[in-house]
Amino acid sequence: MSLPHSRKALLKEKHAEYIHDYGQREDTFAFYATEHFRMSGVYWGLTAMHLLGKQDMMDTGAIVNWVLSCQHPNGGFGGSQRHDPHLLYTLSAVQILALCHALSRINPEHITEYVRSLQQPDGSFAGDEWGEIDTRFSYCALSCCRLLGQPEAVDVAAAVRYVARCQNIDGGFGCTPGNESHAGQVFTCVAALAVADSLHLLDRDLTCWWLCERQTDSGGLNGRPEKLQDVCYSWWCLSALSILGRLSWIDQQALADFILNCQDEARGGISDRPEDMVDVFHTFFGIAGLSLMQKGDLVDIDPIYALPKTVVAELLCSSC
Ligand code: GRG
Ligand code: ZN
Repeated sequence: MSLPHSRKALLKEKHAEYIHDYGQREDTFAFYATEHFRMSGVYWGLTAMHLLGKQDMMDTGAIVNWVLSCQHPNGGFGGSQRHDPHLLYTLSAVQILALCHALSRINPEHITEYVRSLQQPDGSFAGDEWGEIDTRFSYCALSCCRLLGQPEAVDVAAAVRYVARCQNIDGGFGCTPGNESHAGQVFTCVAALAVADSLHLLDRDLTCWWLCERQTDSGGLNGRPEKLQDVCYSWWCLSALSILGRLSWIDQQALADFILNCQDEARGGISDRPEDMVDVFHTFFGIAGLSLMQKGDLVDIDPIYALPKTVVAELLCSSC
């Protein structure tokens, strides 16, 4: 009889070094190639460091000053200095400032005015002035306003009606009404409905059935039927299952083993699949997935706001 393969440990020190060093290196191709979405990259790295309990390794003062330097006169934030404002990076900026306890450095109304300017008559949100519509932006808008203590700055009822129209007959959600179900979109729609206290509008069992069907024989989750498993779906699927109270519908140990097998044991960091190259995005979402499953002795992450639970509790209590 063969022995079960030895279970890998989460290499917390190595991942913290990897994230810290990544932020220090300004002489790499990756640094320039990721310039347009750096705001989100900083959010992924900093949140991962908080979950690891290693936030003290980060230069918070420099991060806050850089975030503030990316704000535009209309209130929105760009992905980097000299980049146009967008809802994606505005939410990341607010999340970083929340993590750094620096929300007092900005004017919340200025930001929510920008968010409100992007809402459309049907309740949906454009990502920026160029008009792409996607339920990702509905989530960004609702989460941003709530974290800033201004939940009613947008038309929440219309936003909720639009998101509810994006649920498909298979239980999943798409980026616009009638679009294919995708796990990333399921997160944004379930979390948006949760922010707006409107989860009664979805078919909970059907959505969770679609989500738990995402687990493959490898233990890892995919983003839609017939696609490859990928560590980041440990967040996109699992957060939605967690919000809906159905984490037990997947094999959590098999998923944890899949994530742990994606670690670079020499240099730190986590990749999308075993043996691939690591990056900060998958390192964050792998750690976040483990945190949701209470594995790896990590700080707890909030499945709706994708921030440490302690940070969310402080913010939502002080604004309620
Ligand atoms: C605060 C966590 C957080 C998010 C902010 C940006 C955003 C809101 C949500 C993104 C949701 C989303 C659509 C995630 C999916 C990302 C992804 C892995 C896309 C890959 O799609 P394909 O088609 O991959 O290339 P598959 O796996 O389907 O082959
Ligand atoms: Zn991925």
